[in-house]
Amino acid sequence: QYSNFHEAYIETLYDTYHNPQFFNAPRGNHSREKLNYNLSIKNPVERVCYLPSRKTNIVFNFAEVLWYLSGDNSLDFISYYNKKMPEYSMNGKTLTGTAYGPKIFEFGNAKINQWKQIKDLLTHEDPDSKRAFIQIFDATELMVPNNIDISCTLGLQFFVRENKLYMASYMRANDAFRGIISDLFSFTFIQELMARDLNLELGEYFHNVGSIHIYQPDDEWTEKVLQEAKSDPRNMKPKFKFPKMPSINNWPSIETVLEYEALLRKDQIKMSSLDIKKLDLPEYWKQVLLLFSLYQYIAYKRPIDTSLYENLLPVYQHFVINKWPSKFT
Ligand code: 5HM
Repeated sequence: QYSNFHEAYIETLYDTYHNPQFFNAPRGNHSREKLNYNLSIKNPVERVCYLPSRKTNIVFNFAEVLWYLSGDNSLDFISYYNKKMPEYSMNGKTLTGTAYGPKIFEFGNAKINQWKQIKDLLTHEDPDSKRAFIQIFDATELMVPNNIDISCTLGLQFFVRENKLYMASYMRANDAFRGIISDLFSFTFIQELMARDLNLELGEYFHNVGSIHIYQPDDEWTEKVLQEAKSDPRNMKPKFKFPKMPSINNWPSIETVLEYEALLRKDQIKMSSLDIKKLDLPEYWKQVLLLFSLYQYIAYKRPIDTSLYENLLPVYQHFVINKWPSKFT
Protein backbone atom coordinates (compact mmCIF):
# COMPACT_ATOMS: atom_id res chain seq x y z
CA GLN A 1 0.00 0.00 0.00
CA TYR A 2 2.78 2.46 0.95
CA SER A 3 6.36 2.43 -0.22
CA ASN A 4 7.70 3.95 3.01
CA PHE A 5 6.70 4.86 6.56
CA HIS A 6 6.88 8.61 5.95
CA GLU A 7 3.82 8.47 3.68
CA ALA A 8 2.11 5.77 5.76
CA TYR A 9 2.45 7.89 8.89
CA ILE A 10 0.93 11.00 7.34
CA GLU A 11 -2.01 9.16 5.77
CA THR A 12 -2.75 7.10 8.89
CA LEU A 13 -2.60 10.19 11.05
CA TYR A 14 -4.86 12.08 8.63
CA ASP A 15 -7.37 9.25 8.42
CA THR A 16 -7.53 8.62 12.18
CA TYR A 17 -7.81 12.33 12.93
CA HIS A 18 -10.34 13.32 10.28
CA ASN A 19 -12.39 10.14 9.89
CA PRO A 20 -12.59 8.60 13.34
CA GLN A 21 -15.09 5.84 13.87
CA PHE A 22 -15.49 6.55 17.60
CA PHE A 23 -14.81 9.25 20.17
CA ASN A 24 -14.27 7.62 23.57
CA ALA A 25 -12.16 7.71 26.71
CA PRO A 26 -10.59 4.36 27.65
CA ARG A 27 -9.14 4.59 31.18
CA GLY A 28 -10.30 8.21 31.12
CA ASN A 29 -8.09 9.25 28.18
CA HIS A 30 -10.16 11.04 25.55
CA SER A 31 -9.34 9.89 22.05
CA ARG A 32 -10.61 9.46 18.52
CA GLU A 33 -10.38 5.89 17.30
CA LYS A 34 -10.65 3.54 14.33
CA LEU A 35 -11.01 -0.22 14.73
CA ASN A 36 -9.27 -2.96 12.75
CA TYR A 37 -6.71 -0.81 10.95
CA ASN A 38 -3.94 -2.11 8.75
CA LEU A 39 -1.28 -0.86 6.41
CA SER A 40 1.72 -2.27 4.59
CA ILE A 41 5.13 -0.90 3.71
CA LYS A 42 7.01 -2.12 0.64
CA ASN A 43 10.43 -1.03 1.83
CA PRO A 44 10.65 -1.59 5.60
CA VAL A 45 14.09 0.06 5.72
CA GLU A 46 12.30 3.38 5.19
CA ARG A 47 11.03 3.35 8.77
CA VAL A 48 11.09 7.04 9.73
CA CYS A 49 9.00 10.19 9.36
CA TYR A 50 11.13 13.11 8.19
CA LEU A 51 8.63 15.93 8.80
CA PRO A 52 10.43 18.57 10.90
CA SER A 53 7.29 19.42 12.91
CA ARG A 54 7.02 15.83 14.17
CA LYS A 55 10.45 16.06 15.82
CA THR A 56 11.32 12.37 15.55
CA ASN A 57 13.83 11.30 18.21
CA ILE A 58 16.12 9.05 16.20
CA VAL A 59 18.35 8.39 19.22
CA PHE A 60 15.40 7.05 21.21
CA ASN A 61 14.30 4.92 18.23
CA PHE A 62 17.66 3.13 18.04
CA ALA A 63 17.91 2.93 21.84
CA GLU A 64 14.48 1.36 22.18
CA VAL A 65 15.02 -1.40 19.64
CA LEU A 66 18.50 -2.11 21.04
CA TRP A 67 16.94 -2.25 24.50
CA TYR A 68 14.55 -4.90 23.16
CA LEU A 69 17.43 -6.79 21.53
CA SER A 70 19.44 -6.67 24.77
CA GLY A 71 16.62 -8.60 26.47
CA ASP A 72 16.63 -6.02 29.29
CA ASN A 73 13.56 -4.77 31.18
CA SER A 74 15.17 -2.07 33.32
CA LEU A 75 13.70 1.38 33.51
CA ASP A 76 17.20 2.90 33.95
CA PHE A 77 18.22 2.00 30.40
CA ILE A 78 15.20 3.31 28.53
CA SER A 79 14.21 6.27 30.72
CA TYR A 80 17.63 7.85 30.01
CA TYR A 81 16.35 8.27 26.44
CA ASN A 82 12.74 9.14 27.24
CA LYS A 83 11.72 10.98 30.38
CA LYS A 84 8.12 9.68 30.08
CA MET A 85 9.00 6.01 30.55
CA PRO A 86 8.75 6.02 34.39
CA GLU A 87 5.00 6.71 33.97
CA TYR A 88 4.61 3.13 32.70
CA SER A 89 6.51 1.41 35.49
CA MET A 90 4.63 -0.16 38.39
CA ASN A 91 7.67 -0.45 40.71
CA GLY A 92 9.97 2.33 39.47
CA LYS A 93 12.62 -0.23 38.49
CA THR A 94 11.36 -2.36 35.63
CA LEU A 95 8.85 -2.35 32.78
CA THR A 96 6.63 -5.34 32.18
CA GLY A 97 4.37 -4.92 29.14
CA THR A 98 6.53 -2.35 27.36
CA ALA A 99 9.77 -4.30 27.70
CA TYR A 100 9.51 -6.56 24.66
CA GLY A 101 13.07 -7.90 25.08
CA PRO A 102 12.33 -10.43 27.84
CA LYS A 103 9.17 -11.45 25.94
CA ILE A 104 11.14 -12.18 22.77
CA PHE A 105 14.15 -13.87 24.33
CA GLU A 106 12.77 -15.49 27.50
CA PHE A 107 9.00 -15.70 27.28
CA GLY A 108 7.01 -16.76 30.35
CA ASN A 109 7.96 -19.17 33.08
CA ALA A 110 9.57 -21.52 30.59
CA LYS A 111 11.85 -18.64 29.49
CA ILE A 112 11.43 -19.52 25.83
CA ASN A 113 13.91 -17.94 23.43
CA GLN A 114 11.40 -17.24 20.68
CA TRP A 115 13.99 -15.63 18.38
CA LYS A 116 16.04 -18.82 18.32
CA GLN A 117 12.94 -21.01 17.91
CA ILE A 118 11.74 -19.02 14.91
CA LYS A 119 15.17 -18.85 13.34
CA ASP A 120 15.60 -22.64 13.65
CA LEU A 121 12.10 -23.30 12.33
CA LEU A 122 12.62 -21.15 9.25
CA THR A 123 16.20 -22.29 8.62
CA HIS A 124 16.02 -26.04 9.18
CA GLU A 125 12.49 -27.30 9.61
CA ASP A 126 9.99 -25.55 7.36
CA PRO A 127 10.86 -22.35 5.50
CA ASP A 128 7.27 -22.19 4.19
CA SER A 129 5.92 -22.25 7.74
CA LYS A 130 3.01 -20.16 8.98
CA ARG A 131 3.97 -20.90 12.58
CA ALA A 132 6.91 -18.48 12.86
CA PHE A 133 5.19 -16.32 15.45
CA ILE A 134 6.83 -14.43 18.31
CA GLN A 135 4.26 -13.86 21.04
CA ILE A 136 4.49 -10.68 23.11
CA PHE A 137 1.17 -10.05 24.91
CA ASP A 138 0.68 -12.55 27.70
CA ALA A 139 -2.75 -13.40 29.17
CA THR A 140 -1.31 -13.15 32.69
CA GLU A 141 -0.79 -9.39 32.18
CA LEU A 142 -4.55 -8.84 32.47
CA MET A 143 -4.59 -10.61 35.84
CA VAL A 144 -2.28 -8.10 37.54
CA PRO A 145 -4.48 -5.68 39.52
CA ASN A 146 -4.27 -2.07 38.27
CA ASN A 147 -1.64 -3.00 35.71
CA ILE A 148 -0.52 0.23 34.06
CA ASP A 149 1.77 -1.47 31.56
CA ILE A 150 0.09 -4.15 29.43
CA SER A 151 1.78 -5.05 26.13
CA CYS A 152 0.16 -3.25 23.22
CA THR A 153 1.78 -5.68 20.83
CA LEU A 154 0.30 -9.16 20.59
CA GLY A 155 3.09 -10.55 18.47
CA LEU A 156 5.19 -10.60 15.32
CA GLN A 157 4.87 -13.14 12.51
CA PHE A 158 7.61 -13.94 10.00
CA PHE A 159 7.09 -15.43 6.54
CA VAL A 160 9.80 -16.68 4.18
CA ARG A 161 8.32 -16.42 0.71
CA GLU A 162 10.33 -16.58 -2.54
CA ASN A 163 13.59 -15.78 -0.75
CA LYS A 164 12.25 -12.72 1.01
CA LEU A 165 11.41 -12.24 4.65
CA TYR A 166 7.96 -10.71 5.16
CA MET A 167 6.74 -9.73 8.59
CA ALA A 168 3.37 -8.90 10.12
CA SER A 169 2.88 -7.23 13.47
CA TYR A 170 -0.37 -7.51 15.41
CA MET A 171 -1.22 -4.89 18.00
CA ARG A 172 -4.26 -4.67 20.27
CA ALA A 173 -3.76 -0.89 20.53
CA ASN A 174 -1.56 1.70 18.85
CA ASP A 175 -1.26 5.46 19.21
CA ALA A 176 -1.26 6.88 15.65
CA PHE A 177 0.61 10.02 16.67
CA ARG A 178 3.28 8.79 19.10
CA GLY A 179 3.44 5.00 19.55
CA ILE A 180 3.37 4.12 15.87
CA ILE A 181 6.60 6.07 15.25
CA SER A 182 8.67 4.00 17.66
CA ASP A 183 6.79 0.73 17.21
CA LEU A 184 7.12 0.71 13.46
CA PHE A 185 10.80 1.65 13.74
CA SER A 186 11.51 -1.23 16.15
CA PHE A 187 9.44 -3.83 14.36
CA THR A 188 10.86 -3.18 10.89
CA PHE A 189 14.36 -3.08 12.44
CA ILE A 190 13.68 -6.51 13.95
CA GLN A 191 12.45 -7.69 10.54
CA GLU A 192 15.63 -6.41 8.86
CA LEU A 193 17.82 -8.05 11.51
CA MET A 194 16.00 -11.39 11.16
CA ALA A 195 16.35 -11.13 7.36
CA ARG A 196 20.14 -10.67 7.80
CA ASP A 197 20.17 -13.60 10.29
CA LEU A 198 18.43 -15.82 7.73
CA ASN A 199 20.40 -14.43 4.79
CA LEU A 200 17.27 -13.33 2.95
CA GLU A 201 16.16 -10.23 1.13
CA LEU A 202 13.70 -7.98 2.90
CA GLY A 203 10.04 -8.40 1.92
CA GLU A 204 7.04 -6.25 2.83
CA TYR A 205 6.03 -5.20 6.35
CA PHE A 206 2.38 -5.49 7.44
CA HIS A 207 1.00 -3.47 10.39
CA ASN A 208 -2.28 -4.68 11.94
CA VAL A 209 -3.98 -2.84 14.77
CA GLY A 210 -7.16 -3.60 16.75
CA SER A 211 -7.62 0.00 17.95
CA ILE A 212 -5.68 2.86 16.38
CA HIS A 213 -6.22 6.21 18.06
CA ILE A 214 -5.07 9.77 18.71
CA TYR A 215 -5.27 11.14 22.25
CA GLN A 216 -6.91 14.53 22.69
CA PRO A 217 -3.86 16.28 24.24
CA ASP A 218 -2.05 15.61 20.95
CA ASP A 219 -4.76 17.21 18.76
CA GLU A 220 -3.01 20.54 18.35
CA TRP A 221 0.37 19.02 17.50
CA THR A 222 -1.34 16.54 15.13
CA GLU A 223 -2.96 19.41 13.25
CA LYS A 224 0.37 21.17 12.96
CA VAL A 225 2.05 18.05 11.56
CA LEU A 226 -0.79 17.44 9.07
CA GLN A 227 -0.69 21.04 7.98
CA GLU A 228 3.03 20.85 7.30
CA ALA A 229 2.58 17.59 5.41
CA LYS A 230 -0.21 18.86 3.20
CA SER A 231 1.14 22.39 2.64
CA ASP A 232 3.64 21.29 0.00
CA PRO A 233 3.62 18.07 -2.09
CA ARG A 234 7.38 17.78 -1.50
CA ASN A 235 6.72 17.26 2.22
CA MET A 236 4.80 14.07 1.41
CA LYS A 237 7.97 12.37 0.15
CA PRO A 238 10.92 11.14 2.26
CA LYS A 239 13.72 13.71 2.32
CA PHE A 240 16.52 11.16 2.69
CA LYS A 241 17.30 7.49 2.23
CA PHE A 242 17.50 5.55 5.47
CA PRO A 243 20.70 3.46 5.91
CA LYS A 244 20.55 -0.32 5.34
CA MET A 245 21.87 -2.79 7.88
CA PRO A 246 24.99 -4.60 6.60
CA SER A 247 24.50 -8.07 5.06
CA ILE A 248 26.43 -9.91 7.76
CA ASN A 249 25.73 -11.47 11.13
CA ASN A 250 24.99 -8.25 13.04
CA TRP A 251 24.83 -9.76 16.55
CA PRO A 252 28.52 -9.25 17.42
CA SER A 253 28.18 -5.57 16.39
CA ILE A 254 25.01 -5.23 18.47
CA GLU A 255 26.83 -6.62 21.51
CA THR A 256 29.68 -4.16 21.05
CA VAL A 257 27.28 -1.24 20.59
CA LEU A 258 25.37 -2.27 23.75
CA GLU A 259 28.60 -2.41 25.79
CA TYR A 260 29.54 1.14 24.81
CA GLU A 261 25.94 2.32 25.11
CA ALA A 262 25.88 1.34 28.81
CA LEU A 263 29.21 3.07 29.53
CA LEU A 264 28.10 6.26 27.76
CA ARG A 265 24.71 6.26 29.49
CA LYS A 266 26.30 5.87 32.92
CA ASP A 267 28.83 8.58 31.96
CA GLN A 268 31.71 6.19 32.60
CA ILE A 269 33.44 6.94 29.29
CA LYS A 270 33.59 9.64 26.64
CA MET A 271 33.97 8.74 22.99
CA SER A 272 35.22 11.16 20.37
CA SER A 273 34.49 10.61 16.69
CA LEU A 274 38.09 9.38 16.35
CA ASP A 275 37.61 6.80 19.16
CA ILE A 276 34.55 5.52 17.33
CA LYS A 277 36.27 5.55 13.93
CA LYS A 278 39.02 3.29 15.32
CA LEU A 279 36.59 0.58 16.50
CA ASP A 280 36.33 -2.69 14.61
CA LEU A 281 32.69 -2.16 13.60
CA PRO A 282 30.79 -1.70 10.34
CA GLU A 283 30.10 1.96 9.51
CA TYR A 284 26.36 1.39 10.05
CA TRP A 285 26.93 0.59 13.74
CA LYS A 286 29.57 3.31 14.17
CA GLN A 287 26.86 5.77 13.16
CA VAL A 288 24.63 4.45 15.96
CA LEU A 289 27.47 4.94 18.46
CA LEU A 290 28.04 8.48 17.15
CA LEU A 291 24.36 9.15 17.93
CA PHE A 292 24.66 7.69 21.45
CA SER A 293 27.89 9.56 22.13
CA LEU A 294 26.33 12.82 20.93
CA TYR A 295 23.25 12.19 23.07
CA GLN A 296 25.46 11.80 26.16
CA TYR A 297 26.34 15.51 25.82
CA ILE A 298 22.64 16.38 25.60
CA ALA A 299 21.61 14.15 28.52
CA TYR A 300 24.37 15.46 30.80
CA LYS A 301 23.86 19.05 29.58
CA ARG A 302 27.38 19.63 28.29
CA PRO A 303 28.28 21.58 25.15
CA ILE A 304 28.27 19.13 22.23
CA ASP A 305 31.50 17.83 20.71
CA THR A 306 30.75 19.06 17.19
CA SER A 307 33.00 16.52 15.47
CA LEU A 308 30.47 13.84 16.50
CA TYR A 309 27.81 15.77 14.60
CA GLU A 310 30.07 16.40 11.62
CA ASN A 311 30.76 12.67 11.22
CA LEU A 312 27.09 11.71 11.16
CA LEU A 313 25.37 10.86 7.89
CA PRO A 314 23.21 13.75 6.58
CA VAL A 315 20.04 11.79 7.41
CA TYR A 316 21.02 11.57 11.08
CA GLN A 317 22.25 15.19 11.12
CA HIS A 318 18.75 16.15 9.95
CA PHE A 319 17.10 14.42 12.90
CA VAL A 320 19.56 15.59 15.54
CA ILE A 321 19.53 19.25 14.59
CA ASN A 322 15.76 19.21 14.18
CA LYS A 323 15.18 17.63 17.59
CA TRP A 324 17.73 19.65 19.59
CA PRO A 325 18.19 22.93 17.65
CA SER A 326 19.21 24.95 20.71
CA LYS A 327 22.25 22.70 21.24
CA PHE A 328 23.66 23.71 17.88
CA THR A 329 23.54 27.50 17.99
O1 5HM B 1 -5.13 1.39 27.97
P1 5HM B 1 -3.94 0.82 27.24
O2 5HM B 1 -3.21 -0.27 27.99
O3 5HM B 1 -4.26 0.39 25.82
O4 5HM B 1 -2.91 2.06 27.13
C1 5HM B 1 -1.65 1.94 26.52
C2 5HM B 1 -1.59 2.81 25.28
O5 5HM B 1 -0.22 3.14 24.98
C3 5HM B 1 -2.07 2.13 24.02
O6 5HM B 1 -3.46 2.17 23.88
C4 5HM B 1 -1.35 2.91 22.95
O7 5HM B 1 -2.00 4.16 22.73
C5 5HM B 1 -0.01 3.24 23.57
N1 5HM B 1 1.11 2.32 23.18
C6 5HM B 1 1.52 2.22 21.86
O8 5HM B 1 0.96 2.86 20.96
C7 5HM B 1 1.77 1.60 24.15
C8 5HM B 1 2.82 0.74 23.85
C9 5HM B 1 3.51 -0.08 24.90
O9 5HM B 1 3.38 -1.49 24.69
C10 5HM B 1 3.22 0.65 22.47
N2 5HM B 1 2.57 1.38 21.53
N3 5HM B 1 4.24 -0.16 22.13
